[in-house]
Amino acid sequence: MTDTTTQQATAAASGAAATEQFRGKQRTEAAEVDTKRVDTLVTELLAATHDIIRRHQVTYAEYDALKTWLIQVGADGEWPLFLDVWLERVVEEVANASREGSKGTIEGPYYVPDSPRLPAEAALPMRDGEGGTALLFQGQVRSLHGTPLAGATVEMWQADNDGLYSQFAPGLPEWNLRGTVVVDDQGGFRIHTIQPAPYQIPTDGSCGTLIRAAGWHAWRPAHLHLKVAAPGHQLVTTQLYFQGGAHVSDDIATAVKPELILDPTPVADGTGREVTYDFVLDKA
Ligand code: MBD
Ligand code: FE
Repeated sequence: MTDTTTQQATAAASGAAATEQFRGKQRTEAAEVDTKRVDTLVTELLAATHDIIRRHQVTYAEYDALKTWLIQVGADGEWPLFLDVWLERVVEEVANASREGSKGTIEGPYYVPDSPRLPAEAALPMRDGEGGTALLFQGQVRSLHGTPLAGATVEMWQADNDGLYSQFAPGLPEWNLRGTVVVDDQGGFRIHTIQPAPYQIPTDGSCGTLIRAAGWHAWRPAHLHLKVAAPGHQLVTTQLYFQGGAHVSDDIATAVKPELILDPTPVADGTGREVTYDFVLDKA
């Protein structure tokens, strides 16, 4: 590796970081293998694929193109990206179907736990002169009954104005635009950050190859990632988007929901924009 400040952000580098991050994470307790369940799910997945091959008369050339591509996804470390862009939203839909409080959406491949803890009013860690319009993101965390949740944390992560996530692209400070805000005794928070730009997933790896081959685009709308937690309540993993922004209605990851669209207003002193968004957490 050469000087990190001059390295290019590549699909393979961010893929390797995302793979390493996923291996270190336990979203849920590791379940014992349920043979019956594996049998059912894999048999049905294969049967659906067999059906597609028959209906579309898939050729050996296409079969070999698929094999080549699947091998390359692994070599690029792009399984986390591929799965989170094209499958995770349905897993999230099933997991949170009965939730009454704030809507969640996909986590994506670029979460890193244990970001710096910050007080209820704080700026996310950022560089001097960090690019992008200043954004004040404020609100309150409450229970379904409207009780302020004083013990809550609002964890945020986001891309910078160039669409780069710290720890997944070279040259950024370790915790740039990542933080865990501890709310005040009224469940309130005021987070100073920048409004992110629309985000293009890496196109120089196998996900890019697929996107070009299928004639798709590679864009996600500008978004803030959040995890909001409070003792005795269900963790909400979500994202927030911006009204009128590019790709809000054609997100490559299909992760936008109407409840998740912010419409910030200009701050009176002309220093940026602000928006209020409250979180409501279901009981655990
Ligand atoms: C992202 O930033 C993201 O949020 C998702 C879901 C997939 C790829 C990149
Ligand atoms: Fe993202």
